[in-house]
Amino acid sequence: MQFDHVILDVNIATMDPNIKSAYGIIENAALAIKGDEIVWCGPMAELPEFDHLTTPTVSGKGKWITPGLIDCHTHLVFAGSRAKEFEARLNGVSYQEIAAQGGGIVSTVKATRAADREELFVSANKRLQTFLNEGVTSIEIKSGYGLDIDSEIKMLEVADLLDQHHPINIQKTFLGAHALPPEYKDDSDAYIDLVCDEMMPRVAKLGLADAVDAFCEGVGFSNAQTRKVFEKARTLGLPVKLHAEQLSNLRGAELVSEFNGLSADHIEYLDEQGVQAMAQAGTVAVLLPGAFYVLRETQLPPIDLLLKHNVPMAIASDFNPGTSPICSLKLMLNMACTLFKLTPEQALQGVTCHAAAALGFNDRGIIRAGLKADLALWDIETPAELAYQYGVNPLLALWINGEVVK
Ligand code: DI6
Ligand code: FE
Repeated sequence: MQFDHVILDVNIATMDPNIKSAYGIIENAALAIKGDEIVWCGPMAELPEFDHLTTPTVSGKGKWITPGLIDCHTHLVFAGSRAKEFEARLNGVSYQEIAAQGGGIVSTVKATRAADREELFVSANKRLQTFLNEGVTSIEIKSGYGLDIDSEIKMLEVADLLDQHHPINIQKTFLGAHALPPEYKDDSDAYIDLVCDEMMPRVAKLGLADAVDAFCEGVGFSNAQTRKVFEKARTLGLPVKLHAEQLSNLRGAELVSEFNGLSADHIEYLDEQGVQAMAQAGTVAVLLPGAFYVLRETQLPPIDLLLKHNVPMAIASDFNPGTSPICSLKLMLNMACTLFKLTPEQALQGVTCHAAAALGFNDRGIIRAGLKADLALWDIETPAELAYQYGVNPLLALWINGEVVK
């Protein structure tokens, strides 16, 4: 057979649900790539004949391969820092006082509006490289710190440029309904009209969004306002997802499920009725342990109910300057286990196969012939090590679209 690359002598955590062992493990395995696809994967002993002289071959030396990691929820493009706000809060200034002084999300909006494309590109590119260095091959990036037409488009254009210039695959999400911009202070309905009547059609026409998100919360937008956003997204043919039930229960999970949404994210305050709606719609639960940790949240997402109703659970970084300034998906694996009591296998599913589902992909997140060759080779003895240890980077090599990028 003709291959472009062959990887020999590895253990593969395929994460393939059709393989009944834990992690879908194939030990003493090999894997062959052609173009950007995995074309063969299985036990070494069954590897088809190929031309050893002309085919580049690497030995995994008995180490482990997993699918490239997928971060399905980030706010990676922004300007400014909120370190002073972090410090002020720890010195006893309340969140409300900080907001009254122009801090919080609004301070990031101000800095992002003032930044040019190049500045946003350079800072986001560095963050992307940090994710890549820990095995991330696909990532979602939201707008939502522009909150006016030009600035929202600027953020999405930067995400698009990053997609063209950085090896990581990027999915872009329009999050115009993230927070109320200062100029609409007492008229959130008028702002939602702007989002629906002007921003979203422009963004859709420019092809700058793969999906639409909103923040359905007391400090964000109401259930009825979110419905308006989703109705508009539907007419534009864009899939939806939602920041739901993070600080209270506004029945966001049912709403996003009603629109056959990709995912409901955060969901600390989700109840069984919401879980059932998600199960019926096939909406993925996205858990964000970084925000839970930074906010010192005590309400745990209903993991047992999600398991009971077979709702797939993805794990993401929610990387943002306010509530999750943690540029590491790998640390989220550890936090999903220690804070949310997921098993290391469930956590790894959360950043591979289930994260792929949360982005609407069926071509990645699993190692199987016919799927994309996005692969991470790790210097570990067992897959649980990925969630167990933090601070030592075990990534040995990374492939994106069949190309070695590290
Ligand atoms: N939920 C969050 O945790 C972030 N956005 C959201 O909708 C917070 C973003 C920020 O504080 O900048
Ligand atoms: Fe978020």
